[in-house]
Amino acid sequence: MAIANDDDAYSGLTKLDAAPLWRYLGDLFRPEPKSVAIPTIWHYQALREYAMYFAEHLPIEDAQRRVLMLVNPGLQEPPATVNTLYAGIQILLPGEQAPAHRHTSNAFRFVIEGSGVYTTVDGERVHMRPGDLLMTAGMQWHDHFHPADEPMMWLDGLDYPLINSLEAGFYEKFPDTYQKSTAPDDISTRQFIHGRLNPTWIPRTSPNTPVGNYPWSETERALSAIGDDVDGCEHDGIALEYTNPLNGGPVLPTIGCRVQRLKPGFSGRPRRQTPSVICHVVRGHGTTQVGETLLQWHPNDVFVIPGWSTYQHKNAATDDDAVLFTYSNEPVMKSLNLYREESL
Ligand code: GTQ
Repeated sequence: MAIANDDDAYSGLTKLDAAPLWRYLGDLFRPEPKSVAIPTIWHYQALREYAMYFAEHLPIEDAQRRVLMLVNPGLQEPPATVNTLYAGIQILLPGEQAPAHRHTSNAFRFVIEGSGVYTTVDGERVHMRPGDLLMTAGMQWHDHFHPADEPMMWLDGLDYPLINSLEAGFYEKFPDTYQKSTAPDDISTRQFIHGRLNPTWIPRTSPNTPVGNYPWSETERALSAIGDDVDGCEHDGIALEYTNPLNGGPVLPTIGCRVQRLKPGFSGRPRRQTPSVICHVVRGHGTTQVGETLLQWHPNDVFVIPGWSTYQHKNAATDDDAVLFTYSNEPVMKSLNLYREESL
């Protein structure tokens, strides 16, 4: 059968599951990245009311994990917060237990309010206090138990958007509902607490940090030891990276975590970078200009800086610190030789 004209040629090609590259070239090979994620902020005070509502009306047994997902308006199906990362607000009530499971997605928790919960990670109970960063690397069994007496809320960070797009997602339920304690409580936190004295008996073969919890008390101590006499990074202020003590690298191969102190009156120099960043406000008030959008943030809010968007952080107060906890896909960008940044 002869091809009579262009219309025939284009429609015939489609039927053969083929396409003319010249019609796609400009979209597939752009001069620079254009994130589909939209600069967005989620205000904690508004979300908290819904977390409390579902805590009252939805039994944990029905939910497994009672989590409000922070869904970027540009990334609704499947839902994600930025291109490769997700953020959720999880709430657990006194007496509740979230059943044990594991998955190839890497996860961490950053505690917002309440205390007393422990998460059991591969048989070790790891206790959670506000500001603590707790790690659950891919394929570690984890369940959460709340024996204390006030609701507890934390931020979950996961890389499932990346893992699923790589078609590497596996998930399993634990044989029992919950894990038993099979290791000394908090040992993976205690044995690394100095930061530079490493236990010699821990194997160095994992790409994940061996630290279970980076406690807020230590984070605070690090920030106050640095004090006021350095300026830090001109874009991100006194920005400290949570590291794997065994190799100095990021905590997870797919997620890098930081804490950033913006000194009173801080106004960062604008820049853009290929990694996408999710920011959680630990304390203080300020603004972040992301592209054309001005985001005004308050304690416990979450906002995003999509990759290659120009951003500028400002601490609105002249007499108080602002502190952000941030996580990004910088380790992925760096390991694939895709990291770029530009100061503006
Ligand atoms: O706490 O195990 O927000 O497995 C998403 C998936 C939390 C968790 C999330 C999870 C968890």
